[in-house]
Amino acid sequence: MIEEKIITRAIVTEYLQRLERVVSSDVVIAGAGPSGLVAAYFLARKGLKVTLFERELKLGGGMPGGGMMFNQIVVQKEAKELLDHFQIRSREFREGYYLASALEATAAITLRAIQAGAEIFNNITVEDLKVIEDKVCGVVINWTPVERAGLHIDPLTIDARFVIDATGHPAEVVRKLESKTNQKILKGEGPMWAEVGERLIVENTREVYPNLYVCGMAVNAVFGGPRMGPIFGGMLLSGKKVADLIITKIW
Ligand code: 48F
Repeated sequence: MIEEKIITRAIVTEYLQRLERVVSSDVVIAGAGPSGLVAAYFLARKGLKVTLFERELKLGGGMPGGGMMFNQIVVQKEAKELLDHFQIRSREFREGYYLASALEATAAITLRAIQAGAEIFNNITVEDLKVIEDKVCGVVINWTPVERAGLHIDPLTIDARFVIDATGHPAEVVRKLESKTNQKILKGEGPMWAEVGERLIVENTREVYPNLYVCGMAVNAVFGGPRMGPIFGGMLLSGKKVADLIITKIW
């Protein structure tokens, strides 16, 4: 016999317990694109309490779409080691250009992040930050359907020692901070130039305001670096770098 009420109880109880556990997190990440997922994995692997909120139903951000929906990604040699680390199969297409399945890459990194202990909540949007005495100390969240329907429903707050903006091109979290604190932080991303974009994204991955870090495409949006299209090595390396920076700061 299968009882629907038991299924409902199981789902509701477990979800609420998970949400309750993350109310005070070590690190909150906004956005489950490649950079946010990689950061989540490396931070969770260190034993930190990592919570990732993703606005959409699906995870992976721009990665599953590959280039113009051709669901392949290209990764340069500097990041090949990360493909191997996540057990993503790849082949060298031309010297230094590694080709992988966008779906395999998305699935593999997502799986490893979850299995490392990162708590991922999809369908939840980070709509604001908690800032006390000029330090970020948490995020303000709401259900994405509430945001989309424009319902007047107050959000909830999650405390965090560190917050990572991994929201991609819009750099939404930094943008929100800018609007609330009246400071100019965002330069806006430049036109396509893959080589420079890939380099700058890693170089500029850092803390941009006390306890607020950026990784992935949000980095180039903040620092005025160019976009780079469907080459993903910089995203993976940036996710790893932001995790390393936070780990170094904590220990
Ligand atoms: O855009 P996205 O994939 O970010 P990324 O990790 O990677 C960029 C590449 O996909 C691609 C590229 C490669 O060369 O340029 O664009 O920097 O993923 C960002 C994720 O953040 C979610 C969004 O739905 C997406 O899945 N997101 C955006 N704003 C919010 C958010 C928000 N306010 N709260 C929660 N999630």
